Amino acid sequence: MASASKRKVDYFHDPDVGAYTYGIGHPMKPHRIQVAHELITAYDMLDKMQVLRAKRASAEQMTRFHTDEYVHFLNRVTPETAEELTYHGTRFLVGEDNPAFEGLFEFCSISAGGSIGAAQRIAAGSSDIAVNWAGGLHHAKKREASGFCYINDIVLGILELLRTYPRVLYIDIDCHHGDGVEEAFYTTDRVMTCSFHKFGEYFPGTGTQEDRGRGKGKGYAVNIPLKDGITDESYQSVFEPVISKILEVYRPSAVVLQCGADSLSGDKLGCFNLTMYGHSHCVQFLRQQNVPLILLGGGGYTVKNVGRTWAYETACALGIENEIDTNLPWNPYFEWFGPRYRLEVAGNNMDDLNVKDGSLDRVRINALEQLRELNP
Ligand code: ZL4
Ligand code: CA
Ligand code: ZN
Repeated sequence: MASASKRKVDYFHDPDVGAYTYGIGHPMKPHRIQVAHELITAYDMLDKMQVLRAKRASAEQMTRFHTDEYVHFLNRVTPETAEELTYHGTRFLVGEDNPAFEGLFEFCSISAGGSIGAAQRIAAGSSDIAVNWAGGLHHAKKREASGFCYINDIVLGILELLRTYPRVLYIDIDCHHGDGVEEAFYTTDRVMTCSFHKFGEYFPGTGTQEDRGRGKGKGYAVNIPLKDGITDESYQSVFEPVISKILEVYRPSAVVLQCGADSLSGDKLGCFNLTMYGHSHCVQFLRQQNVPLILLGGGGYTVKNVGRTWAYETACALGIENEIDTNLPWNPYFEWFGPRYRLEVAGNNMDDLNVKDGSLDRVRINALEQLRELNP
């Protein structure tokens, strides 16, 4: 299939998802998914793909990864009962990153339902690329919430893919380490995980290059620790060779790409310097490989830039990014996008600490060395 040729794209969207709120002041805003959706709509992309509202994930589906006890807790906790049911914030939900907000379980059902649905459509051969911007919540653990994530939709989606496919590749371009997904598949060679993330005095603190998997999974966890200020050019100089090598040696039957948008320049919590084009290049690169692909959301805390980037990446999935007018079309949030009203996330002049001390070259060499050892 030529890279310009069309792909069947499934787009999962639940019109209710944007209404959930983590609470005043909390950086995670589900509303950004609605903003992305309005741009996708305004750019007339909806009639170019199959638009699906996923069946919400049931508690039972969630227990394919999470413990019964934890899912049962999420299914009954309310803002009023949280203090008691978390044993005063010592179990299930710890600290202010993961509040027990109104509608929490439904929100998790939408996020997980979309990723499971995406996996089912891909595995059935009904679509080539499936998109769920409400997914990508990579920190959630088997029996605990972490880093704004409660139910690990990614793990649930990958488990669904493993019913059909022998090998799945998971790639994570969120600024944070994809620890929950790595941990879930740390001892198996049926899933390779590869996370690019800021490392060093940064949440969640895991993801060194020495963490490579265990037992049968040894060598099948790949970590790319990065420093502040990485540019498009630097990012690509490690993403392309590492992912190309993985595709060559691992030959995954499907790829799940977590498109966390906190790796963009100007993100409220992130510290990288990627433009919309640098971020989207990862999507374009994987689309070119002609392997069944799932695109998920994740972090992203400067809402307008998240909306812009996920809309553009939806265009990339469709292969119509070159036809996109970078002057934004009218949409319900148009006024927010001033003063330029453009589909762009520009870089800034911060230092790229990855090139200053040659650490990026070392990280790339180490990763390629790890991958070379896989296939003797
Ligand atoms: C906030 O203002 O580094 C939560 C979280 C809530 C509102 C009111 C409470 C104020 C920033 C963050 C006190 C909040 C204290 N409110 C939060 C070690 C920490 C303990 C908790 O993109 N405090 C924990 C998690 C990270 C920590 C990042 C990224 C998710 C993803 C995928 C998760 N946690 C220090 C912080 C605020 C808040 C303001 C916050 N939390 C920033 N970084 C964290 O990878 C979706
Ligand atoms: Ca990451
Ligand atoms: Zn993040």
